[in-house]
Amino acid sequence: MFPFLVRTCAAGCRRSSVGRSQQAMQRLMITVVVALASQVVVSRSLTAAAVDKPNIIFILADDQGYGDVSHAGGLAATPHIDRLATEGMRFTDAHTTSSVCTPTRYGILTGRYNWRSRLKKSVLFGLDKPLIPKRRTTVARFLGRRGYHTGVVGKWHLGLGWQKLPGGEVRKAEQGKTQGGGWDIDYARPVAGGPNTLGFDESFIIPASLDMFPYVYLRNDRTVQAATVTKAFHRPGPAGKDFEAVNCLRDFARESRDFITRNSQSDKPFFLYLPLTSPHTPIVPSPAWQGKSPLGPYGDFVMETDWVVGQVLEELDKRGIAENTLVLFTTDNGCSPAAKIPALIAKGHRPNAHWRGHKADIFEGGHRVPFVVRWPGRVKAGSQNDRLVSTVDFFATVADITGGTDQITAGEAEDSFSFLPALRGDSAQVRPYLIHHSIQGQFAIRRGQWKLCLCPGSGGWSAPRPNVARKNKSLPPVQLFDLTADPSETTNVQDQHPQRVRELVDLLVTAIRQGRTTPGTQQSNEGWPNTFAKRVLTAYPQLDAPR
Ligand SMILES: [Ca+2]
Repeated sequence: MFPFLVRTCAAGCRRSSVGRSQQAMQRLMITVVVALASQVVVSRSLTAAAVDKPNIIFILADDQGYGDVSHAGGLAATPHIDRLATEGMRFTDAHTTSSVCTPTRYGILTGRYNWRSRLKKSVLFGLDKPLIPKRRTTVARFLGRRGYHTGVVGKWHLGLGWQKLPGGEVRKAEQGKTQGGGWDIDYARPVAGGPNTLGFDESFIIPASLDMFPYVYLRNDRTVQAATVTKAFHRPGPAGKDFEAVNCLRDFARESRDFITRNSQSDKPFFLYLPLTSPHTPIVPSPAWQGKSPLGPYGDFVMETDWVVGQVLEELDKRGIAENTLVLFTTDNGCSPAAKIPALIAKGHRPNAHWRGHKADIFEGGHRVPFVVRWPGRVKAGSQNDRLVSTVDFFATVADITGGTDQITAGEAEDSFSFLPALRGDSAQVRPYLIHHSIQGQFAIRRGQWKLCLCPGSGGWSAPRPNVARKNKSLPPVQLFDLTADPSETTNVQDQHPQRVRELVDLLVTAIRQGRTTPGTQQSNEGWPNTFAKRVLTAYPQLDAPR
């Protein structure tokens, strides 16, 4: 008679603390029962169901660091992201699952750690095969099941499944040089594994990073304008004649506003995933933004990124739906050295705040990111939360919000924990521990104040780089940091805590073996992550692939 009550209870038992939601549902049950008993139409339960399905907008900046928002001390003004923090909750211990683009996006959309996929390190390029198999449930498909209309606007970077020209044909540029790959693609045919096959009702995207060819837009898995000329926004390759990197943010802002406008009057709630292309390279602020920050082009680009957030918020206000829309802003990894970090620091701006390292690293600068959630009336305005959360938790959280995490089946969202209780102000832990991953496929595991890096160096691009660290026998194979006493990861204390190190290693092994870190039946990975350095495997052979 009341299926939603069962869902919510089971949800609470499985992945989130029940607390207030259960109390609220008990109150609701009493209300409904009273209403039925008095022959009153049960409109209250319908109303309650409606407010549990807010519109959801997930905005993901690209390579914007923890310190690249002005509410964290950044010197490039970000008034719109700051507004989200002022009107919502700011998380200070939020992490991406990887310190680079593709794997983090995989984790957001699937609720599963990226290293369980076939991609064990690095990122995809614009011509690569789809990383997410069609059978896997994305958060978009899940929300579709919950009655949502879903869309993506922005940078995809998860592979598309391009179709080749028949007969092995390879075309030449219509004018100028023919450079890069992708001249053998039939741009007239839809891609086979894009967002529309993975549960998005509509899409307007570029294939990968803004410096990876082919440089084209796709709408609903079809190329908008075929790549017929060579352009270079770093890597020369095929591009649409009219495609210009500098216009991307403008175009994504327009498409987002249009999506919101079209869906604002619908009976269905909507989900908009908005992964932006900036402030990643090419650092190309449009003319209106050039010179606006005190930091040069990078700061200007951060400001223009914030402008897109403002465009979204303005449209929500204009359509009168801000009150029933959850807006989450975060970024896909830390600030990149391409931003010229030392020059920014010399100007008094620390793009990754006081965290060590940057994009690509296993250190905090690689994956600790800005993370703000606004949900008027539900999330306390101006609040701050220091619980450990991750972008991979988005899936279970929206499942929890829209009716219960028990709607997640065994082979879905294997590593996603709901942070809905945290949004409600509950101080309990969201997740027992968290696993980090670097561009080179190096791991770290974090529990409480302790963080164990399963590599002797950065695992990425800062010193000591993996190839140097591997050979430097004075560096222990693993690094243990106490993030409370030493947030900037300056002192490796692994030799003082051998038992703790062993426990964390064993916890990681279990997490890999189980194919999931949430409660439930064991799942399989798409191969063992064979990315541990030989020195690490010698010290901890349990990390080696089972034979
Ligand atoms: Ca990125």
